Amino acid sequence: MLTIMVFVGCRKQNPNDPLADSGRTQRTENLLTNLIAQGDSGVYMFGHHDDTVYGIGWEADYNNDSTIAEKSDVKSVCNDYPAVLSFDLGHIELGADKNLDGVPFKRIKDEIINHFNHGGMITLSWHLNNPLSGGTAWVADSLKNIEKNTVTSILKGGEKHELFLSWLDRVADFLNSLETPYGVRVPVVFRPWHEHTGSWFWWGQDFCTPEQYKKLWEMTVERLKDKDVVNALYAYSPGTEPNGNADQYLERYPGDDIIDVMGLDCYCSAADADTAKVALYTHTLDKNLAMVVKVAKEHHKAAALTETGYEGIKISNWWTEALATVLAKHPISYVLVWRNARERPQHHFAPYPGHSSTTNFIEFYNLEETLFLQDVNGLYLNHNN
Ligand code: BMA
Repeated sequence: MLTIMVFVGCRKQNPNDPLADSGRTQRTENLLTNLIAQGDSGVYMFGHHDDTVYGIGWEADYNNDSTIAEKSDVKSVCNDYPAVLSFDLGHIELGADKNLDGVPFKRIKDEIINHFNHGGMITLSWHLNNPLSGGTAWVADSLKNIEKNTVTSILKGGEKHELFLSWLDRVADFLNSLETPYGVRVPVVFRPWHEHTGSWFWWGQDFCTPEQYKKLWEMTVERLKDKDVVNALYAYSPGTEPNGNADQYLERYPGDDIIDVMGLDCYCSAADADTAKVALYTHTLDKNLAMVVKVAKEHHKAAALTETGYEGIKISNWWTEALATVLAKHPISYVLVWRNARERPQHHFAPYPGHSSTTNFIEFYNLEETLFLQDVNGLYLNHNN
């Protein structure tokens, strides 16, 4: 008798962490289902990048595990943590111990597992270096010719293809290391290749064709799957360049089989308390989010404001009057504001004790539609069972 043995992946089934038919863990699929449902319900989670590792005037002691989630600028203001924590994987590709903003990957991993254990959601961005020039993710004028060839160089047949696969393998190793003591892989929303409709990153609009950009995504997701990553949802997050136009938004969309979350990165660019610029922001956000929410619905995906913020938050009622007013019109699953840089204090997007927007942020916190850590529960449960 001929016995044919088929091995699907190499991960052993774990009764604490069953796999769904998709090959991802059931918890990961539940997270996606619940993100989609959350959008429909008119509530949204609040998120903050690097929230628990540093803030204005402080930095966690990375050598001391008892300081995990000990401090958070958001918590210091409203006595609750963000429901969503975001971290960046930049420099993991180099095999570095710390990410591009100086936070050890070991600490990022511990913060992620801790946040998951408290019921919160995690999203990861990746400001990775340029594999061809050796420069950063950001395009340097002097390197513009090299930037143009970078995506081609890492696709199949390119001179940096093998190198780039080894970079993806380091990402896979990190995602696979996000496991609780019970062997449960922590579901994350992975958001590489963001803001590609602009041309400030080497994977941006001017530096590759739509086909190449889509291939970049295909290669990324295929490799991570091949490396047994079963806990990642994938977010697509263009900037505001499509200007509310769905065709433009979808021009480089890698496909429904690859993407789970359809996002938008949209910033308020006012350098000071400029009400006209804030009005321009709300107008741009409104127009783009209306389109993103519609497209996400048509594609049966979750919608999210994957990055936003007003650097310095110079208008004290910005949270309720600008941000929440627009979000009330467009059902999304979560909104994420960028980091409070301890090394560059003016570069902050969430309030901290003493900031002029704290009172308004507490009003924002108290809105029925905003969800913080104490409000989220069951993100990983299948509510139909
Ligand atoms: C940018 C800035 C940079 C940072 C990068 C990755 O928006 O905050 O200082 O290095 O994000 O976190």
